Amino acid sequence: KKDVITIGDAMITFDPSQRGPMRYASSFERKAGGAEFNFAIGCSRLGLATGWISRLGNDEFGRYIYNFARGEGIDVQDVHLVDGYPTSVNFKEVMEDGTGRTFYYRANSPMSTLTEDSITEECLQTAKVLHITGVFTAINPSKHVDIVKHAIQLAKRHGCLVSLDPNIRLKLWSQEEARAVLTSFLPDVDVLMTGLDEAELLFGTNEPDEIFNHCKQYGIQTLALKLGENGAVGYQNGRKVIAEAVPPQKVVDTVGAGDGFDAGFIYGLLQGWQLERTLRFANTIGSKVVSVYGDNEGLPYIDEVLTALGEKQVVER
Ligand code: KDG
Repeated sequence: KKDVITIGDAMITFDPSQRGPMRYASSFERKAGGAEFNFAIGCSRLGLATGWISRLGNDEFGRYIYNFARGEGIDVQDVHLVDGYPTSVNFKEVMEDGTGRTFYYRANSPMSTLTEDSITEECLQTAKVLHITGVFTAINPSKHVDIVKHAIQLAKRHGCLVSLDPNIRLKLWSQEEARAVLTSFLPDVDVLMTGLDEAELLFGTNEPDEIFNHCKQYGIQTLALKLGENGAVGYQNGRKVIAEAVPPQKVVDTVGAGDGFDAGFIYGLLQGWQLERTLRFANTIGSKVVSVYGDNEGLPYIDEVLTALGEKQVVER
């Protein structure tokens, strides 16, 4: 039985040892990243039974990521290492303030070998939430749109909630294509978790109430707007809640914060918490992710979040 299941690429992420323009970065640390992969790690660390559907290259990098996922307790039954497609790679540029850029080497991602048949009834029939992001679709829209729609159909058949994070990567597809494809998913989405700029791209407005009005037209009942250092706004069961950010000790690397927020938000939903608590919990995770270098190293375990929320005591020695 699974609480959540997600579909997506993972990459070897090379984090520079020095900050500043990447053209001067001469040494890198080998790590791993990928939006859906980070989400899966985040969920698993919180204690959710988490499944991940993916394809990796049948190579050393693929083996590393596979073992990493297993070590995190993620169900890798639907992760396969495939021949002929090298594991995807990305290099990060990280500036002094923790912001930066990503350079992808993933045009021929092993995810391209996934087919509709790879998403079986069995994958979804016991899951409570199917989490989709725009990254998987953007890698190969002509094939992946149908795969996502097929997965969503199976999810609906089994009463599994569908959550979507647009995670729009304009290095992978155009604004027009992203808008057309992602809005075509919306009628089947139950939970939308998005940044304001992405919402603006989808709906033509960055005003929270107007965004939620658009969501309601698609039948989306639950919305989380991620505002980064300004916290988050949530809508659920006819209520709107504004949640302040949880300030991190220091912003070291902002990549992955949104994925951590998503994991926390879904966790709160599955616990049946009030929206206030769910947003505060999710914001706490985002804040922990930005204070650690790497895309997923900062994702906290449940006890660490409860400690940060003042609900559990830390014993240091
Ligand atoms: O959301 C974080 C991810 O974006 C990062 O880990 C890797 O750029 C990446 C991607 O497209 O998945």
